[in-house]
Amino acid sequence: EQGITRPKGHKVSFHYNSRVEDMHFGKTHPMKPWRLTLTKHLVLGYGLQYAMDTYEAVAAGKDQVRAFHDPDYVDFLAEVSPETFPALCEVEKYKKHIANSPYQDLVDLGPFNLSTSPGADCPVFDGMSTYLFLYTGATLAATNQLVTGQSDIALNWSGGLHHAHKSEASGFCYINDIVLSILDMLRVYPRVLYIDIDVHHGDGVEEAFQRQPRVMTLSYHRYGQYDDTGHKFFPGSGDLNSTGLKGTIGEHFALNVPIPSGIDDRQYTHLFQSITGRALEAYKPSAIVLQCGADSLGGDRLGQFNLNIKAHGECVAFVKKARLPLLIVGGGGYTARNVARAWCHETALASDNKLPDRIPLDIVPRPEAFSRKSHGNGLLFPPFPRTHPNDCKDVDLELMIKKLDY
Ligand code: ZLS
Ligand code: CA
Ligand code: ZN
Repeated sequence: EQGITRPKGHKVSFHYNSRVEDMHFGKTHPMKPWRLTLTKHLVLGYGLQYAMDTYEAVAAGKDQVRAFHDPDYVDFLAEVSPETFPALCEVEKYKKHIANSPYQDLVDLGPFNLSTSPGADCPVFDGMSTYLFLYTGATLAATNQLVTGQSDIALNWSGGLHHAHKSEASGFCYINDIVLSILDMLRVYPRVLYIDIDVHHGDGVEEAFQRQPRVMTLSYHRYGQYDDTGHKFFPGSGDLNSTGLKGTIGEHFALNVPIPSGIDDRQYTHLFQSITGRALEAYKPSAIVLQCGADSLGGDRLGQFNLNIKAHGECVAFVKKARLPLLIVGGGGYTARNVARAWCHETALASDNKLPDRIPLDIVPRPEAFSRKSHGNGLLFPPFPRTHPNDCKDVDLELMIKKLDY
């Protein structure tokens, strides 16, 4: 083994604060911040910290978050906890923000689509404020490294919360750190390309920039009916024909790749490289933001794709080849041991390192987190057993590539 080395032609920075690890969305909630603990253990276990500059993130300021979000929403997020929630709900200025949500009969919703009910996508939990402003602070610090030319690639695995709206939480996302980052980038870069490989549609980012030709958004996601209950796969938007707000100069600057369940490595890699390659060529971005949601991996608790870690990582490698300032953020990912494997592997890719395909289990404090239930004990790249039938035969992937090439 040759060991970890610093990349030759570029600089990588890693932004993180371990305080995000202690957070719990609730017992049954699929979002588990301790997947970030596992990721950190693998990254440090392999010694990847020696290949990058590592920065401890500080919390974002309220003023920074107001660059996109509604000031009332920001005040609410800064003060909310399970204890303060009932009283805050009675405050006059927040009352006008009770969302008209289709799910209000399912859970008891407060303002901004927030709730203390355990059945909510966006619960109010202990330490929530700390968590939100920290993951946002890490993304903004990473962005600052890029726009000041101090890093070529900047990573924040705790960020990537692409569903948050201006004055509404949605799909486990409260502050849209990606939108805030892109707003900072637009002060320096003429055009930013946003690429989203989370299994869910990056609706919050697309919506924020739907009138903005200086930002092109490109999301790959599961789309359509997902079971016989008649429900659509969350959030239900992002079909092939949504390309930005019609009648504005932002039209044609959103791209969506709606994908049926069960897509495999070969099909996904072909889609990703054809469409992303063409977008790079046609749009000529000055910088790229890549959201690497790991719920597009096979065996994910919420996702329905069949990607292996290698194919997921190839997306990162492909985007890196453009040699543009690159922000890499996390996102979804609900089978924690696989999230950690993928993001550690992608940290290695960003810093031009190659990891052995077997996890030497003595590098992590809790080896059982990886060996137990982990197809083939300790493998960094386990081939995931197919859990969803491949429905991609029902759509013409080539036609999709052609339609998006305008
Ligand atoms: O992209 O599908 C939905 C919405 C509902 C079903 C769930 N109930 C609670 C609300 C109404 C239609 N929500 C999705 C959100 C997925 C967000 C993905 C985020 C990201 O990966 C970026 C970070 C959803 N899918 C699964 C659940 N919610 C879900 C599953 C299990 C539970 C436990 C906690 C809460 C209620 C029981 C919950 C949500
Ligand atoms: Ca996506
Ligand atoms: Zn997701």
